[in-house]
Amino acid sequence: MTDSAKDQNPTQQVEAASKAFEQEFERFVRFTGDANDLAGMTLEQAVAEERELTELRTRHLGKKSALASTKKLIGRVPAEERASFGQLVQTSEAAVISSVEAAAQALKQFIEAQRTASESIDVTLPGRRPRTGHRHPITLLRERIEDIFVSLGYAIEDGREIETDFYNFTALNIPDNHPARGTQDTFYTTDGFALRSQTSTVQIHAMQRRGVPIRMIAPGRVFRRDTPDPTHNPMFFQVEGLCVDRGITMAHLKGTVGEFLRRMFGPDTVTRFRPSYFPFTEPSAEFDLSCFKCKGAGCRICKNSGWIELGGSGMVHPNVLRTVGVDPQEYSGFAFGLGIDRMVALMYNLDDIRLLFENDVRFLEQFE
Ligand code: 2NL
Repeated sequence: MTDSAKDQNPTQQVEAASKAFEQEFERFVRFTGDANDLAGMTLEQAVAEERELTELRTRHLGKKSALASTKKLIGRVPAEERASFGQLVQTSEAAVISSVEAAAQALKQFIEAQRTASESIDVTLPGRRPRTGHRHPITLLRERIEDIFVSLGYAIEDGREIETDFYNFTALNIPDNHPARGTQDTFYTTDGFALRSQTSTVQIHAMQRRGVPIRMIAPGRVFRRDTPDPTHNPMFFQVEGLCVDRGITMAHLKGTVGEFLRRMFGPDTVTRFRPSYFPFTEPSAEFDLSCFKCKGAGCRICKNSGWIELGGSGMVHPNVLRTVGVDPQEYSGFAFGLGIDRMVALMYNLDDIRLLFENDVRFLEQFE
């Protein structure tokens, strides 16, 4: 008790305690009125105010509060004043309690409402759809190629990517000393296997397994020891076709490749065959199609030639037929091969085939 409190009579002490409370409570008065007075306050601020209000309550209503000490004075007040003094203490205490309660109640409601609002979820919001994937542009084109050949009566064959020397070279009439066998041109495993450098390997297996006549295509991944640049990748996709039967001629080759390219690029597409060389075909020819963009007038895609070089082809070499036990006197066949990646790059006007293998979704999702 302060010196000045000692000098005060009991009634003055109660009044002083009430006054001290009112002064401190002043900043909480705004919470006891309209609920709008709390608007604009953050949850954190409200929690801090609530803590300070609790401290204020202890200070003014607790055992050591000035108001509590005035209760002890009741016995010392003259008997005739005791009843009215008791009443004063009681009403003063009741006023403090009701003020504190009103502010505490408002803060509590505000805090609860804030918490509910921040933790609630709006079940009426539309859901987040998972992003659906789609096939790779190379797969999309491979499937279109497959559809065309299946409709022409061709089977689709698949095989292994790691091959023996025999299937990758010997059976394809590529002798031991041929440059295509160089370690600079192909990838070899340490135990003498090679990553296939064309899917002809699949066709050799298929002829051995199924015999002739045969009509098939072999799409798949192949490997070449190339330094990557805008038009080369050490791994790429190829599709090879093979047709072996009695009396198959170069006319069947030209008719089949021409029909395939017309279905792929439109009925006006013109094909052109140029003499070439492959160890596994004799005679051999590379084939071009008239530019699908400028129709032969000359543009950037066909490098102003009007023609687009697409693949290689030829009549299956008699040595290849003999290797798989087919008599070249009785049977003949044609074969062709083309790069799927190159065809994708051409059709979508890509300036770098490596884009197809970077797996950047922003690039890939354009080809759905
Ligand atoms: C090209 C050239 C070609 C073949 C592939 C072949 C397959 C057998 C027998 C004979 Cl089993 N030939 N395939 C023939 C000529 C060319 O591919 O430029 N490919 C991307």
